[in-house]
Amino acid sequence: MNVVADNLTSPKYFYPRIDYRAHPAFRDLDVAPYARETEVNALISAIDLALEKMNVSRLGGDAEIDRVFDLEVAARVAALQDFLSETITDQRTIAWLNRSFALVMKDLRERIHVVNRRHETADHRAKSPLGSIVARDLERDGAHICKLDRESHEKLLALCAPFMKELRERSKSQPNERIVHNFELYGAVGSELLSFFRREGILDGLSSYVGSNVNFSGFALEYSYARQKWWRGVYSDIGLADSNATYMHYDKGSRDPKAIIAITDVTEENGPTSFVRGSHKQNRSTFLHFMMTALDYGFQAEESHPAVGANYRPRFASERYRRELLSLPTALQGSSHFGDDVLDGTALSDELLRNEIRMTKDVGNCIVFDGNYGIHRGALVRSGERFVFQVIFDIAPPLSLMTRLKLQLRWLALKYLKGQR
Ligand SMILES: O=C(O)CCC(=O)C(=O)O
Ligand SMILES: [Fe+2]
Repeated sequence: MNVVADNLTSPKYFYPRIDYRAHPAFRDLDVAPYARETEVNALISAIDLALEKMNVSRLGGDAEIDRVFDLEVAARVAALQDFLSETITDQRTIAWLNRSFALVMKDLRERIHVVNRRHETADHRAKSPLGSIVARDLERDGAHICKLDRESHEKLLALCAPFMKELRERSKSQPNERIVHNFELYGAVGSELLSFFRREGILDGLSSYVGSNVNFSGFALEYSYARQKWWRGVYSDIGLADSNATYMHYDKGSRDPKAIIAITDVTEENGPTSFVRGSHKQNRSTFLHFMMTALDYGFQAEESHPAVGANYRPRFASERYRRELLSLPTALQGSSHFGDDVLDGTALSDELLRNEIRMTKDVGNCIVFDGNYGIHRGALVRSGERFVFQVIFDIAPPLSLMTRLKLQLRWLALKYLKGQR
């Protein structure tokens, strides 16, 4: 290995780094390592450097951002893609990489647009005391936990009763699926949630955290129960038990903070949502962070070799695809949903588990978090069942003063009409 070049480029990696060549499901597979690691690491460092440069520069408008992105970032990503196409011979792997590069290019471009919006507003402070607490927790921990008040909780339970019944029923015929009901944003359930977010300073806190206007943009009710198999047994073929970090992951995207609200009691037994405190601030390669998700979504199982079992990660559950992973440059060996691959008793496992905040009912029942950059998990029910709302927020450009005034007036008028004043 060229030590000088390595030191010069000092690449950043995906966080967390997992040594797949040492993992029991991979270590005996005898796949020849990719030979041009140093060059690949240098190409990745160049992409990260270009991204960092774009992060701090203030660019005027979307067209300008796109132009600089094409010139500085897209060209370097394309250089890496070309280099891999020239140095990897397996055509299936190349096709997979090409799909993944198309995805990562889109995500990186979107991220740069989001980051640049932060520069459009000078003052990112929250506007209310509660909002400041939400923002402080998000900045410090990556997550904020609070409690749904009793009155809203009871209202929501009453409104959801028919859907809960329907989801329990549906689970019987779809044992391998996640069981979800999508709601209209503007119905009675959505209004109740929106009022709760407003009262708790959640939209205000999120806006301050992301540095842009944040909207409540969608939600669903999810039913989880003990017999579900989607998260179990990814390495059962080699007799390896599920890891203590099972299902720890990042969500896809760069601009969708999330909330999970439990409407039934959650204990250690029925799948508390959890968040690894501070993981959103871990130093990492931005390119690889997005590339891991792209590799997950760009992956396609062969028709002649479909997924084995019910586990949701066919790419890891099958020996055939484990070989494909090992044939990649080390920097690309990973997944946004990596928790199952963290071996128990390792320093990494201890670190993740030590920092994990688990939202059982004594801690709270609403968690707002940065799932794109922070590690989290939930819904792993060992006994009993759990109903939660999965809520997504959306980052919008800052509103003009005029639009803010109009919205405020409309909100007041609506309140007045409903006789809630
Ligand atoms: O259901 C939970 O508690 C978390 C689920 C989650 O993180 C996800 O679906 O992405
Ligand atoms: Fe998630």
